[in-house]
Amino acid sequence: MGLLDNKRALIVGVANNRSIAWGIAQAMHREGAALAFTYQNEKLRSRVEKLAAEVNSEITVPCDVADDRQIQSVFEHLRDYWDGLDILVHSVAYAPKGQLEGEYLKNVTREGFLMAHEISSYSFAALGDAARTMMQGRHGAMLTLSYIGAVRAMPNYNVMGVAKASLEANVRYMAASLGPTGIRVNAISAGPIRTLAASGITGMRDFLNHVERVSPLRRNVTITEVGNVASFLCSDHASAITGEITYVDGGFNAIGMA
Ligand code: NAD
Ligand code: IMJ
Repeated sequence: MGLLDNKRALIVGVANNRSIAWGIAQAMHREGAALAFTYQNEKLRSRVEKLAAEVNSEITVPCDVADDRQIQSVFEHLRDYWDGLDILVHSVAYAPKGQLEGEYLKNVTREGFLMAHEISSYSFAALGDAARTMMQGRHGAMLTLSYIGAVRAMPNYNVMGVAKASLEANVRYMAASLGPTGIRVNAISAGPIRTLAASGITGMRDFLNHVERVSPLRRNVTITEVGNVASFLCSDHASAITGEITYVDGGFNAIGMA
């Protein structure tokens, strides 16, 4: 008996086998869910298809979340395979590279600010709205990924932190919108993990070393550990949890001074 037997999940945000979305997909597969995936563009298509096959999924659909038509067509596609959807995982973030370094106020631009918010926060609401019809009446759950930079000013995270604050507020407003239809909406705030989105970031090694030195568990977290919590939050065991941000960070957020 798996936590997610008979559930169907759409996973948005797999780029490669280090992606947090991939850790979530593996955990959800292990817990008995049937999976479908989107990929951002043609460059990522074959990689996502191969990974999908590893978890017995042959449903892969293109979706650049900047494009409303692509968001709509994901669910038109999905309806060819499934008559309903139980779980939506949103594991997407983007800001132009130059925004993620140096002093916030010196580097933030109108364009960078709008892009970060559109791709990293608005897209969750857009996908949530497009998914809601298929998720109606079946105890559905939506999940997104945040970072502590939403609530503390972290070096270099800059406008992404502002966008994550928006994403976390989005979780609460979406939970209020969709709660009456039985759909829950939550986020996991994960500790730093070496993924594509964390590569080439100034000072990433220092962030990882710092967590290892000062977090209560004295180590970093893995995509498997994030996946396990994601599976719980999207399972019926979490039926009374909605609008919540759950930290999966080895306790880093809980301490003031090590
Ligand atoms: P990743 O690079 O593997 O995943 C990011 C995904 O976003 C990729 O699959 C990429 O294709 C997708 N994406 C970007 N722009 C898109 C667009 N326009 N349309 C569709 N997809 C788009 O990196 P990750 O670390 O797994 O990131 C996943 C989520 O986890 C992000 O929201 C990130 O902010 C969050 N997060 C990451 C960390 C970390 O340290 N890696 C920590 C906390 C939270
Ligand atoms: C990203 C930037 C600065 C500091 C950072 C990060 N720390 C962590 C991240 C400390 C953990 C990774 N993270 C939590 C993210 O949300 C990353 C988002 C991201 C990454 C890139 C890199 C490539 C690019 N644009 C990006 N947009 C968003 O061009």
